[in-house]
Amino acid sequence: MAFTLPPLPYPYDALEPHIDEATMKLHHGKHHQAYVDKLNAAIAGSEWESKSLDEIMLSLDKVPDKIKAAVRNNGGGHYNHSLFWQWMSPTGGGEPTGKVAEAINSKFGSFAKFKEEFEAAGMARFGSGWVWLIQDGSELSITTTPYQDCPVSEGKKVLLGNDLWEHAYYLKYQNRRPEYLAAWWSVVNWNKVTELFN
Ligand code: MN3
Repeated sequence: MAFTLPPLPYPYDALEPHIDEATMKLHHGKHHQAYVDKLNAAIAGSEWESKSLDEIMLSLDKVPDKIKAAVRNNGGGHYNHSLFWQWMSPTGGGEPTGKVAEAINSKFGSFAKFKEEFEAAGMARFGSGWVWLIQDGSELSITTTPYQDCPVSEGKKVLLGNDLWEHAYYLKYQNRRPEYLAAWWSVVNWNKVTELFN
């Protein structure tokens, strides 16, 4: 079964003005579609064709060398973006509540401190990659990865991630990554984070 592009769970202009329609069209319709297509091309005719995306992400070290880089980059791209669309919502923003709020406050001191550390980590990642909030047992932490790598491949659970590639923000924010990182909180879907947290 070939992988397919999941539909965006809201219209392309739904995250305006924070994330613009043109960026969303290219990001979902072109960039994510390309990861799906290149992943399918890489695994075509191999035993990896019958595996789930989760299985692939957890066994990248077992992928044969000749397709390893393509599977890692494009499998990761498909995995990360499939979650990324769900981590944003036109009704997002605000602050987490309940168990997620408690875990954030207990680890980072406050929601404001958490946002500050998450944005700083996002700024410190040079070039393309992702910044993550991960859950390791009962402990939360912030980490970043290069390219399309994802902490799930190291057995970590991701609760939230933001895309640091320029394609995620360049049309609206140009080189101003800090503005994008700050604006992104206005669309974060804390319901999805709560669903992933346990
Ligand atoms: Mn992207």
